[in-house]
Amino acid sequence: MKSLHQRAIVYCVIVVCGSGVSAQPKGFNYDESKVPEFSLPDPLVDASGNAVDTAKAWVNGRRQEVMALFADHVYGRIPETKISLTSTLIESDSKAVNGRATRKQIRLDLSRGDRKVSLGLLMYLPNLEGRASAGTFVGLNFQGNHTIQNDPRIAVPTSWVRDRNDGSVKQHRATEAGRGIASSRWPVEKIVARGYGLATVYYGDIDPDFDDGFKNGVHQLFPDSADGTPTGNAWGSIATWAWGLSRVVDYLEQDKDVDAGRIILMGHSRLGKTSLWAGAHDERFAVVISNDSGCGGAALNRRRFGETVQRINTSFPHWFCDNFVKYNDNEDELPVDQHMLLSLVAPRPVLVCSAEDDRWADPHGEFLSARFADPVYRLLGTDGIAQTTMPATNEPLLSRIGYHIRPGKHGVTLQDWQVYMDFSGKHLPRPKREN
Ligand code: GTR
Repeated sequence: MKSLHQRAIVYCVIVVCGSGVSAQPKGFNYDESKVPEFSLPDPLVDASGNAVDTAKAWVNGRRQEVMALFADHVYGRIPETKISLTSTLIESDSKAVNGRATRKQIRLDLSRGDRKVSLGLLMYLPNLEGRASAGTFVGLNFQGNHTIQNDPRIAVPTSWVRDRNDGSVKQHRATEAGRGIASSRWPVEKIVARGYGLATVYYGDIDPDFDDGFKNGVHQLFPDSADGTPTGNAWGSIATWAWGLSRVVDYLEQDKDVDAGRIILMGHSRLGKTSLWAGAHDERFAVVISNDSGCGGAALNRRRFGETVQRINTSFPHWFCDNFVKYNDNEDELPVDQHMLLSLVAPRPVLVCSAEDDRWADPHGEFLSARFADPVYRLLGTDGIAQTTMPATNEPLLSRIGYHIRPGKHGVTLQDWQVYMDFSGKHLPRPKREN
């Protein structure tokens, strides 16, 4: 480990991980033997070439430097302007989930001057009867709060939704037909049975997921940075969704039914990329979980395995800042790689989850990020990752940097949730109240 503090990491792997290849666009590399040799920037060497060898030097110096590098070259800067937040309880039912939970729907009004944007927050909090909450999962959903459970009382979003051909969206508006269509990804009953709560918001309420020149969603609150031509390090959608997650925490801190010291952030795919950047920014997330986050998330860019920087910037030009385009087919020039993003979560627990057939997201590259974040965790006096080789499928590493790979494809399963809950249960501080 010591040598990692002193020199750039040179790493070339010839490992075959996983076998099935499905839903993998053609023309990209899925062959470990073709991963180029590369040299990773060392999180523990600062911009002047000095070793960062004390916790203080990381916390007070290098960490800010790395935050700024990700903001300026990858995700864009999140505005620091304060906005005001008010909450209105729209609906609640203390007998939800067969009496095991209280469902609450809350409108969060974010305003600045005479501009206002509203987010719909859906919560399930276990009816604990004197027991302490195990923690509250916070996660954005892809298609609307009404899709996570088939329940006519859940509000359907009114904001823009990506069109689908199953009747659940018409002309970019969600319909009743979408109720419960994403429920397999949100096993509410199992979550509350283990004493956890859940808080979710439709990500399109924060920023609709299409390239409109940064004018809609919460960008309306920042007309100064939304002139239609974001350049350089102006925030992209991932940073915007991350900002929205912090506003949800602003609310949760005021909700007496939530233990704000036990908030667990979970995100899948583009929202897994988002959870890592949000978790880096906001230390109120006590545990940070990325599921199948791939390129721009946990996977190392320099491996160019599966999705590449060029491809993601071409398919989703609004996700990152404009400066990220400079690294299209030019990954070695990036001043960071994604192991440094995981390092920014330190010393808090971080869990990276992959799926064997999700080779587009490069499971092995996701594991390597976790592995190379380890020196920062150790510098901060915690255990990092329990092993330096990729664990076998279905054998989760629940060390402070956790990693899990399951069989199957890109998605969120009950098995994934069980690992999230095992990991959170192991690492969260003891609850405030015990029976
Ligand atoms: C894919 C994209 C991935 C991932 C995924 C998702 O098309 O290439 O990076 O983010 O979308 O978010 O569903």
